[in-house]
Amino acid sequence: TFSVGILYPQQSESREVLSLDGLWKFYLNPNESSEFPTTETEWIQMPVPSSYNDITVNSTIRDHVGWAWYKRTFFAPKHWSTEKQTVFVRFGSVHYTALVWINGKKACEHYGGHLPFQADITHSLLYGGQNLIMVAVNNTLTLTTIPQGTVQHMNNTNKYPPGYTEFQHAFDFFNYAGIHRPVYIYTTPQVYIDDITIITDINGTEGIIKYNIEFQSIEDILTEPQCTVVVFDKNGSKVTSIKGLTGKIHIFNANFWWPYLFSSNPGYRYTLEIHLNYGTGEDIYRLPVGIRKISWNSTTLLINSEPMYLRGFGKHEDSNIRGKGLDYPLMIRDYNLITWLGANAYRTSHYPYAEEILEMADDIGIMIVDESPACTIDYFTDELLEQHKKVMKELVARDKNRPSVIMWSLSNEPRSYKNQSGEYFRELASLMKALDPSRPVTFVTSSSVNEDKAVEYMDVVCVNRYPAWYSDCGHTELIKRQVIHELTQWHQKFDKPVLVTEYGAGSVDGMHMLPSSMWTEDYQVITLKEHFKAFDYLRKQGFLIGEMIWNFADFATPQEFARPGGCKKGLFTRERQPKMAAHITRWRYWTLAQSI
Ligand code: BDP
Repeated sequence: TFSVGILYPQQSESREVLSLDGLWKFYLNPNESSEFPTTETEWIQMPVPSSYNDITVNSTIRDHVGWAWYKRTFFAPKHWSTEKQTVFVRFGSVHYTALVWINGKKACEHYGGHLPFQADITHSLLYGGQNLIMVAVNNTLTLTTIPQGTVQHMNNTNKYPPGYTEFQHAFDFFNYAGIHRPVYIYTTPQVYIDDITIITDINGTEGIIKYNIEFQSIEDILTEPQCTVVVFDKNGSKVTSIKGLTGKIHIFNANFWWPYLFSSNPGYRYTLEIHLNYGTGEDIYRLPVGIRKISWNSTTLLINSEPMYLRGFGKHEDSNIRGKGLDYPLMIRDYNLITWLGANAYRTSHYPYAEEILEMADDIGIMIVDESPACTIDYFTDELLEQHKKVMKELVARDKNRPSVIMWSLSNEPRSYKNQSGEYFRELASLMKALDPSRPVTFVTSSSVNEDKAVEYMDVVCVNRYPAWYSDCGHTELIKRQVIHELTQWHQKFDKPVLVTEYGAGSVDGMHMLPSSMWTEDYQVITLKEHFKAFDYLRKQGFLIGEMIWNFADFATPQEFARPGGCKKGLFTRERQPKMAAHITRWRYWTLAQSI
């Protein structure tokens, strides 16, 4: 069967889901080939989901660039063979290239991390018996992958042994690899719901849900299946129902989806219970839906016609031991810290986060700037653009129905002062408008106002800037002047709303000095406070739509002399305990929330 949708696997009356998370066997391929490991291969234990890098005490595994193998066995229930259905294997994400085999038969290939992919494995399984799944993973990046990277061959034999290579990338986070998100096997009936697209709108107190349902079938079918959509409110009471594969649902006196602290009932979602019937068969899938409308103009971003001011930060999927692997305790801890801070937004810097993480954002009412993995693009080629477009399509397919996603970010800090970047981003922006006209599109610039070639094609200007850190070290007294001057210039030149997507300072937790000095917690606090002064001034000018601190928590980077055990710009330590900066941010964000 051909599948276009990438709905999250869900158990229902008609669908079974089997988790393959747990312990897999792992083997690191020392050479460049993706050939099957031989029988003598020594497999070690490896948890899934997790990055493999920090699980062992072996630096060869931590720093590995190339192929690695995963395998495990599982049983496919016997009754699956007697029912006409499709069985899929679905990976939440694998870094970066993944080749998958079921019982020795190739199931699929996928290029690029951070996004889900799946394969129909119905005809490769042994039903009522044990099956073997093998996954080859490769974390090598090149100039035509998203993101970009290079492998350098070091030829100076005075310094390096023959064949010595070094992997390099321009982005500032550790290149964790492995099976990072949950792996599921799931079944669908003969005729099944393959994809759902919803667009919501509001009209006074009325909520409108436009929906479209795509179906697939194992065999050709002669007539269209019947579709019924039943809408339930948050308490599980039926609100209305409608028939048809596509349609418009009207809910009078609807509860809208609002951000955290904006309403007493943020993150409100209805559930669409979709019944697809064909003959005696039925497929049922439930999609939570938040009704909200995004609009924007040259100064303001609005949700349900109310101007929004984003209080947040950039984050990372990063923590001790599991690296970028999805971790439920960490995820909930992070959301508890986010609400403790009084934040209402964050950017998924610098790649799409796990679906489970966005599901929580939908539920709590956190506004998400949903960023692609195209971090720090340096060389703009047609081949890369094709790859970038493919990634954006996969991202929209995955996240299009999420109320929390309020903006698409095409890239973080591409070299947008280069001439070729203009045409490159013009094309990407127009692709996004075709895929989803309902959300603003941006990318995050670090170029100067006069040199940037791509911001003009965006709906919102997003800027990363580090006064008193990457320039004028030690001079926090310059921050207010510089921030006000630069952000005003951005707005005046492009006539668009401005969002500060990164600013801040590094601090080693526990280090203090008065007068303050770089790397102390005191310096980080003063840096933030000086920015707050500039933001307060700019908010009165009317074009600033939000402030985001870099970063929510300390995170791992490649080893570098400027990174004492990672990037230390976190409000929280990597263990998710507050630094001084977290407390003043909390004070500011709660004050802002109450004054808006
Ligand atoms: C910015 C990058 C971010 C880095 C940050 C830093 O967008 O990924 O971590 O600088 O240096 O330019 O801390």
